[in-house]
Amino acid sequence: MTGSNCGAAEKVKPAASPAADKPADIAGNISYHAQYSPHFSPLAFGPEEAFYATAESVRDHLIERWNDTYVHFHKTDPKQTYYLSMEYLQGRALTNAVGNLGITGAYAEAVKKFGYELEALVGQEKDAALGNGGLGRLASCFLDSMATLNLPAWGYGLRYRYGLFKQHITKEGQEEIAEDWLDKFSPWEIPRHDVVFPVRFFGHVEILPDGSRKWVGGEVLKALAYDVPIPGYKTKNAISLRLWEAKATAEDFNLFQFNDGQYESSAQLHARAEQICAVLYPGDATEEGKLLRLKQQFFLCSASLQDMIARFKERKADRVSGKWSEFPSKVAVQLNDTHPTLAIPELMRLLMDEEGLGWDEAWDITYRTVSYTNHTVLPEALEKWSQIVMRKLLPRQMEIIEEIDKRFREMVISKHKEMEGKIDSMKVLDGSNPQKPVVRMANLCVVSSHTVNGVAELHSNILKQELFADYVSIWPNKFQNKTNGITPRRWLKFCNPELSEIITKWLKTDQWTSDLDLLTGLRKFADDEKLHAEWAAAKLACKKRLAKHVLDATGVTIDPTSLFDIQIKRIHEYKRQLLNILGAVYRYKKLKEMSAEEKQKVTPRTVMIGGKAFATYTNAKRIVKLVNDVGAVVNNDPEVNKYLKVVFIPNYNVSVAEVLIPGSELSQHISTAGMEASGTSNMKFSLNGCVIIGTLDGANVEIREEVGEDNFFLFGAKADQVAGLRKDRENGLFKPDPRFEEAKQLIRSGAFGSYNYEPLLDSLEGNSGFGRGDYFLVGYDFPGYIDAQDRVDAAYKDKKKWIKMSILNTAGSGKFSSDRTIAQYAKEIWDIKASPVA
Ligand code: T68
Repeated sequence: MTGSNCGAAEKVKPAASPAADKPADIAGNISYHAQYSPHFSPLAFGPEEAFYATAESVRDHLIERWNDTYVHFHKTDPKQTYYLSMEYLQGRALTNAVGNLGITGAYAEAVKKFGYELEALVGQEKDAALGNGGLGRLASCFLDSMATLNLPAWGYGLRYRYGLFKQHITKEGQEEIAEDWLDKFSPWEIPRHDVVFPVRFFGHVEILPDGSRKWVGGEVLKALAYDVPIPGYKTKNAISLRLWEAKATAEDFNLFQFNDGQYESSAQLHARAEQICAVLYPGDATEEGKLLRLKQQFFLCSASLQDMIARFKERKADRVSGKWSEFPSKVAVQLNDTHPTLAIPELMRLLMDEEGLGWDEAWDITYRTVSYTNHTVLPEALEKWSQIVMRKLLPRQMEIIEEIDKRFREMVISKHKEMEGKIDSMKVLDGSNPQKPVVRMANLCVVSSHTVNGVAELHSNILKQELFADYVSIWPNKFQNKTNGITPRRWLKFCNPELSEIITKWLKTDQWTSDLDLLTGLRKFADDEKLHAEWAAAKLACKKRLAKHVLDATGVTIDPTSLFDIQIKRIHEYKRQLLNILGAVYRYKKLKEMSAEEKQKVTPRTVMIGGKAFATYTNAKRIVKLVNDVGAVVNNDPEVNKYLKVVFIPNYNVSVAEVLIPGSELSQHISTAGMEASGTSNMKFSLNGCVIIGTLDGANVEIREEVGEDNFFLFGAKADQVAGLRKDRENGLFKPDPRFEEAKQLIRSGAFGSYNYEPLLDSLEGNSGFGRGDYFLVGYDFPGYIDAQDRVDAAYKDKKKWIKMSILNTAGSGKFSSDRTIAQYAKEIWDIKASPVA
């Protein structure tokens, strides 16, 4: 065995495995960690100290499995997938780790010996929020499924010092505070001091006497690996999320300058290294910000590929001398959106310049290794990098991109003459603006990947029919759909123990946690009164937990018998939180106009909206402010606050979602059709027995098919109508519904304060223009939305009907397990097979 982490253990077994599974032994192990892995004074053993010692004790289990899995993969040499993602939204790990390892009960008992409840310790953990939203959380769900399915697969990412910001709500609206998830330390990560790779920036390309090329000069940083073990559910396999940190070395430290008092210049490279992993998504409004983001992307790609190549060689001796044709049958690289696109030219460079392969062989290997997932069709989200910046920062990669582009164009002309007229929009390099020539990253991905996929049926069809349509005629078999999924462990079993127990009881098995299709077995009990009673009691318990969170986080008391209506996701105009809040404003207005008797018939409702706005996205921040302002008025209005509350949930993150989703009854997924690639929280809500009000967008379409159209409140324009409706507006053909006008008017009247909402309301008006013309069709969809909400109110009054809808939502959610999604990727894109540790 070479180079594995278990060298010593192979020669001499450790004295005893510290990983214990009996409560008394576990308690001893926790005590051991408190004493011998000390981070705190020996006198203190409060909840925080207890959390860290417990986590370290759990980590012993993880490390054993991680080591065993590593050795197993090393010996069996299976084809392995590497998921490259700039984002992972892991959330908290303790509940998930003990849950997946099947030792929750034992740990709960063990910590009682110290006077603690496990749940209280769980609350001590900070969320690891190394992602923005759906894309990052999807990556984390995928890791859980890869481990659970025993797949040889790892994730690669960056170890950001500060992840997604903490959101404070002040009188001004949203304020962003750096979130220090590494404040103390993370008990889950293992620094790998032996896994270090150089990553170069800037410099130039030299042509060597034999004609080969070499990238030299510039600055070279080190990438140091941190492994976060990811345990599978009910399996011995544990895989790795390998996060890179940028480092400079002692040689880069100018001791002479330092001793001369020039402190800043003495450690310049150290400062630049620190910047790379300082924050998730540095603001890219400035040139510096853009450069830093590009550096981050390249840093991830270069370090990860060097690591993959090292492992490829490590697993079989003859690969050191080059058995490169085997590479694509041993390595699959999945690009999570275009953010890691630089993996393409970097793999080409490593194969050609470092390993001595020719272009054709390197291209064949790269093409057969890399595949790409698209997560958006929004034009502003399609990455384009300045050719000038790229040539400066990554001169060799830019040469390679130019060559890829040239060869692609030549291929089209020689083999697909009929597409020649389309070359301008298909090519990788866009020089149409000579001042600002750009590299189109999505085009580079499509041209260089063997497979491209969308993340829901509708989205994948839009890719094939619109965004990438021209490529389809060249590569008809390159495009696939992989409808997203969510892990049922975190998103039902662990976050909603009340409902989980009921499901297990009625299905007479807990197998649904790894075979989610079994949930269809609930359908036959959908009218059973006993199940209804249990189901309603579980929901009420979750609603009470949610209400407590709301009280703690906002000071607002909400009524657990009211209808809990939730929209939680990143704040974006296309997701239309504005439609939601305008609906609430309209509801408020109607309530104000009602007599006391009329109000008696109203279904009391608590509208909750949560999400973070990107720091520089002004309109999104105005939406946050509006929701808070509407809440402040409505919740304090004694005439209506028995029937309506509006709450903004601050600092929405994974652990907040774990409280909100189980307690929700109605959730809103109301994006303009065609704009939300998939959505994944829609799946989490439906799985937890929450009914969706939504448009025919993203995965909503498939959720509605699975749960049945009677169990989904549909409204709104269809994706294929949107372009025509926008045209109609431009031509002055749109007549707004009076209810829409009333809602806007109430905001304009100052009923919710004197803040200037004009720019926001203005964006909904006019026929066209930047930031005007209601691009997202809020006005068009408003009447349909209000009518659908009326249908919700009526349905909620009929308790039996509502609970049946709730049961049928859970029963129809089997398709949305990320186990299904990952099994499809494994079979249809990666060609990898399960490899369980014996
Ligand atoms: C989301 N995309 C899609 N992007 O919006 C959502 N980060 O429909 C889909 O369900 C999800 O991906 C998973 O497929 C994102 O979350 C980002 O967070 C993003 C975009 C640009 C740069 C960085």
